Amino acid sequence: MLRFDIITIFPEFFRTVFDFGIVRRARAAGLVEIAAHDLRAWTTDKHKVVDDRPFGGGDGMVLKPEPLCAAVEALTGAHEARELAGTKTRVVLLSPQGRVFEQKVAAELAEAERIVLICGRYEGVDERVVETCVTDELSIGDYVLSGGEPAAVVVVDATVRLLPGALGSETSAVNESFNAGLLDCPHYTRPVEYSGRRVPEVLLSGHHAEIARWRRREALRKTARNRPDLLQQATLDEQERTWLAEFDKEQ
Ligand code: 9D3
Repeated sequence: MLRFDIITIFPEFFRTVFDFGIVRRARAAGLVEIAAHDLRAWTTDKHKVVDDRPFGGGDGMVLKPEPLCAAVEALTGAHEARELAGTKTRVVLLSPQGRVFEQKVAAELAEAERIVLICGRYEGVDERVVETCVTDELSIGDYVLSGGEPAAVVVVDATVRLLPGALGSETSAVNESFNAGLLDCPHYTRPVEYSGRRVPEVLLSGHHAEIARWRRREALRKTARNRPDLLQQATLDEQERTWLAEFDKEQ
């Protein structure tokens, strides 16, 4: 059982987002538990203040360290990240300054028993939080969000689907990484003709080897067009390199 605790100033943001699809099923099956906590619960002043102005000046506000670290301590039993070394507890700060969250990181997180997700807001989080109570600082990519909450949803979703038993028998995490390093091929369903466009004949032919070959070629075409960066890492055979050269000529 993996447990996520999300620390946020907007706990309502998470009220229904985990009630659908694979995440809902994984929760129902007891594979994962997900709770969102209001950061203001760990303030000690009358006005429940969680932020303050940045030292050195500048726009915006910064999340204060005391409520955040008190929340982490309450949820993990540890005050300092170094106490968590060698345990299956991770304390993740979602921030634009983090290392990029990708499938490999999701696989690492899926090995944990407890994950605390801290959602940043405003201009950022006091750096002493990062230094003392955070084990991992993660970003979900190079674009500007209004806060860490959407990123927390992404991290939970990508991690939960890797838990053993989370995917039905029709899909598997092994299946998903089979095409390792390339984008998926195009998919078609009925009708055979839509808007004057027919489904590629090979897919109707029943020739499984031909179909597999077509899918590999079209996955390669998609990747070359939309994610040429992925081709640097991919190991391609002679046929696949020939196809790539042909795509260039066809453009
Ligand atoms: C002007 C400098 N900005 C930092 C790049 C300010 C700023 C932008 C956005 C400060 C905080 C935020 C809120 N974003 C997140 O908390 C966040 C985020 C993101 O914006 N992009 C990708 N991943 C993430 S994870 C958390």
